[in-house]
Amino acid sequence: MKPELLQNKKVLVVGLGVTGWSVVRYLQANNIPFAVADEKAPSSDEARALGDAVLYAQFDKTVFAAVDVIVLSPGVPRSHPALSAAIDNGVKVIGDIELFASAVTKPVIAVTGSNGKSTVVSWIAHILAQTEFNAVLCGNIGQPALDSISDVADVYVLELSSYQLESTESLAPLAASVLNISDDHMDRYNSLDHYAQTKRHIYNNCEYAIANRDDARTWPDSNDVSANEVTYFAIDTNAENDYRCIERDSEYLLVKGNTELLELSSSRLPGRHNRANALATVALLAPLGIKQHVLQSSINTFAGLPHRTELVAKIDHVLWYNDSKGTNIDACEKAIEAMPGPVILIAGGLGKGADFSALRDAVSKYVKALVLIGRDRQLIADALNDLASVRFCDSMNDAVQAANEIAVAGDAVLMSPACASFDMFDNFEQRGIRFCEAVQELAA
Ligand code: UMA
Repeated sequence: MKPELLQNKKVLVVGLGVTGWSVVRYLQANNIPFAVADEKAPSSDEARALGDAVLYAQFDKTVFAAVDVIVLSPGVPRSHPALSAAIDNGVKVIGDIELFASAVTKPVIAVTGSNGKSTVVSWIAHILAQTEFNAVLCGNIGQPALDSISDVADVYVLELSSYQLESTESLAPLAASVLNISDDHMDRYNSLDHYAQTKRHIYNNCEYAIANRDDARTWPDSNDVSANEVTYFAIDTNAENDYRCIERDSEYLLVKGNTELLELSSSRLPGRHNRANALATVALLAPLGIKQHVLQSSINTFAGLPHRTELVAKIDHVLWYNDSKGTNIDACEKAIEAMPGPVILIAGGLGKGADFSALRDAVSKYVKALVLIGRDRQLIADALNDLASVRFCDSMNDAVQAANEIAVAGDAVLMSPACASFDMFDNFEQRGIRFCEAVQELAA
């Protein structure tokens, strides 16, 4: 939808968070009148920034049904009764990415998936920073896409959530990928298939679809792709002409079919999941034709993102990893499997009703000791205490001290809680920072 198509239309911006404000700035810059609805009261500065726009403090069916176009924030479900009423009344409901799609004139590399999407878009941006391409990283990673639309860019690297994809129709990426699908956001979708189908909207109108051969829910089908070409990456499956990873001399080689592409060092971003991320990164970059030597010189210098299997210290031949973003069982399991030596696992927090016995296989194979914190530590112990020794601790500092007492040369101490952090910390970032501080004290 071109901004001019919003002209002479009644436009309502729903949600005034990070996305909503980027939409407001965009509409103001394009002289498009609008109203706003948010259930949270704005600050006086925010009210001033809205100018003469009408602000509705409630999601009112009558108000919503009386406009022509709603620009919806991703965190507001389309199933909200006021939205349903509007949709039934013929109101067009779009998101910020639809406006971005209508305005963008440069190629877009678009990435979604349950895990790894921030890592992949950041890895792509890191590599492009070593090339002649001026890349702009935006979207669900925290920098709203519309705020980047007037940046000087040769290519946009766009992280997309399923929420954003629900309200996006005409984005036409040069390359697009659904990296993987696992249980997430099930409060918003009827089923895992429904969630996956929403994510696969990313393939609509794309030129090159990049799918995960090992995860059938990421595969484009005739309903959701008009891609010229579908390419696969794979860790488990050995299929012809896919992007794959071969182990050689304790390091890894990225190949496409029988062609050797790059050497990948796994020391900074360990684990199979990061090798899959590397393959997706290289496959998504292929349409830009980046020179081989530039790819090779930059792929291994990406340090990864904080709080994701992040190597933070090596003390007396013990490696210390911060995986505070490991807030669910799937992420914790992948992090355990990625460790280079026997694991002392610091875990616990708010378990969100998860069944911790799902960790039994990984714990029995790789974990020698569990150091448990947080509200649901007893639940974790009950599920796993026959497989590894258990210590309970009351703070992150105590947990790090306890892990240090247990660890011997060659071990890896991994803080990957498999839980939310809110019982002890403001968020997962604060939990990770506390862990790093406690580890640094050991090193001092
Ligand atoms: N609001 C209401 N009523 C509601 C729900 C929300 O009034 O029923 C209002 C809130 O008062 C608030 C605003 O809506 O003012 C919040 O909007 P939002 O939840 O859409 O969040 P934003 O601040 O716009 O941030 C969003 C993404 N958040 C979500 O999708 C939940 C951010 O992703 C993203 O970085 C940002 O847009 C820019 O693109 C975060 C996220 O957690 C990182 N994403 C989820 C994920 O990755 O799993 C999807």
